[in-house]
Parts: sequence; structure tokens; C-alpha cells
Amino acid sequence: FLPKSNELGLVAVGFSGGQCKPGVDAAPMALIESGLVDQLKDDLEYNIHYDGQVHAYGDLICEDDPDYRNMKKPKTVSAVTERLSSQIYEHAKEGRFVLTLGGDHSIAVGTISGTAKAIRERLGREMAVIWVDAHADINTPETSDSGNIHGMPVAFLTGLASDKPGMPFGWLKDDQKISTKKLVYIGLRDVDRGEKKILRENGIKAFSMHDVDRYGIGKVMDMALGWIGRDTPIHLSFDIDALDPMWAPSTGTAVRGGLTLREGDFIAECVHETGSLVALDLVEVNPRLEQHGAAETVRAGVSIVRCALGDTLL
Ligand code: B3U
Ligand code: MN
Ligand code: MN
Repeated sequence: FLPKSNELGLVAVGFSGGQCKPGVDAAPMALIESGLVDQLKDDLEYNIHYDGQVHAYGDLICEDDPDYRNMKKPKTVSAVTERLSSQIYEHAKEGRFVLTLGGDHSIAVGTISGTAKAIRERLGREMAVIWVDAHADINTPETSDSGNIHGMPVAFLTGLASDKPGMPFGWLKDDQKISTKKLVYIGLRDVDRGEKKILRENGIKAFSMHDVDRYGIGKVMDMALGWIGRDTPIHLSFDIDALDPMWAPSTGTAVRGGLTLREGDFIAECVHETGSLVALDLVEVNPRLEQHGAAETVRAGVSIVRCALGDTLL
């Protein structure tokens, strides 16, 4: 149902305002400098549409940005994700695959809203999201302990949290949102109490590390893709902290007991094989946090992106 295309829109998002640790904004440059874009062009033969910049959205960073509903930097994160949403939409409506290099995970409010709207218009379908992460990122402003918006994007994208027009995130319209029924998590192991309640009460499909241990990643992927159903466009949002810190130590909130690099790559490979992948976010790589682990974390990120874009072992 998706015509095969090698057109790829790339958006580099140097934004860290959804959490408190600087450095995650340096990830897109680190990923590009390690040869990611050249590999996509030369090895995987993508025709890349890229404006050549890492967007920092300096004009949208708001100095006077007090907490609102317990959210930190609400105006800034809202304005940046709204702008990003239209950048992503412009690529997706041309039928391009959209690759976003973050940045912290708050940027998914922009990326997923952009693709969800374009896919609705272009294919008349509702898009599914596979969220690979140690965390569920589904806190509402009221359930969040930290107030960091990178822990809330899924709540806004599913409509479990919302703002009135004119308020932060009031710009998000229904045609930019996704259904809780078309959302699947993989890799969870650090989920807040309020988030567990939200997952339970909304019947959201989630495969924790316990499930990966019990069934193995092969069966987990069969079940995850089975839940979504064939011929459903998929947006993959990959938080590098889903991987165990052994493979990806340089990230803001590393949690032990995570996926191996091969399990992460396997998830990306399986989603590619469906032929239904329309967009990928790679987020939360922070090359400033670890002296030695940074290069390894960047390498893990490059590997995930390559696998999701069709690189094969043989
Ligand atoms: N659930 C916590 C912690 C967290 C979420 N995402 C990350 N950390 N990376 C929160 O702040 O909402
Ligand atoms: Mn995340
Ligand atoms: Mn995370």
C-alpha cells in the first residue's frame, strides 16, 4: 500500500529544552559527523532532502517561560515542537520517509504530529507508533514528578493531556494525534506509578524488558507488529536509552537492564521489513555526558538508523 520510495527527508533537531541536561542538542552533529548521512546516501542509496542545518530554534527560545501546569519551559517546548511539526509535515506530504535526529524526546510531539497529519491526508489512514524506550514518556503535566516535558510527549500526542487553544500545546489538533490503540511500547523498565495507571486504564500495549526476557525479542516483535496489523503506516520513535548502558551510556537517564545493541537493531530491522515504516526519530543521545561512552553511543545510534532504513547483515 506504500509505494516504494528512496526519497528521504532529514531534520536535525538540536534541542534540549524538554529536560535539564545540556548536550543532547549536540547529537545530530555527532551522528552526521560519524558518517550517517553519507552512509544513507552511498550504501543505502537514499536521495536525501536536507537543509544542511542543525535547528536550534533560537528565535523560539523564550526567556520569560515560567512553569505552567507543572511543566518546565512550556512556551519554548510548545513553540519548537509546533515549528518542527510543520517541517516534518512538509516532508511527509511529499511521500518522503522522514528521519529526525534529536534532541530530547519532547521533540516527538512535533515529529509524530507532523507525520500523523500527512499520513491521514495522503493515505486516509491512521498511523501507528512504536515507542522504543526505557521510559513510557506518558506522564500528564499533573502526574509528572519532574516537570520535564520529555516525559510527557505521548500524553499530548494521544490526547490524554491537552491544552486549550492559545495555551502551550493548544496548537495540537485532532488530525495530528494518534490513537492509544495504535501505540506499542518496547523496552520499558522505568515507568512512574502514575504512568502505569495510565497504561492500564487505557489498555495500551506495552512490552517491558520482562516480556523481552520471557519471550525473546523475535516473539515480542511478532506480537507488537501483530497488534498494529498489516498495512498500517508506522512511525518508529527510538529513545537510545532503551539500550542497556553497556551499549549506550551517554544518555540523560540511563537505566540498567536494557536491550542489547543487537536487540535494538533487530527491532529496527523488523519494522523496516514490514515495508510500512514512514518515519523514524532517534533521540536522547547526549555526546557530552560521557567521555569514553559518547562515541560508542553515537555508533549505536547510527546502527539503529541504518537498520531501520534497510541495511541488512547479508
Ligand atoms: N518518567 C520520568 C523520567 C524520565 C522520562 N523520560 C526520561 N526520563 N528520559 C519523568 O521525568 O517523567
Ligand atoms: Mn523517551
Ligand atoms: Mn527514555
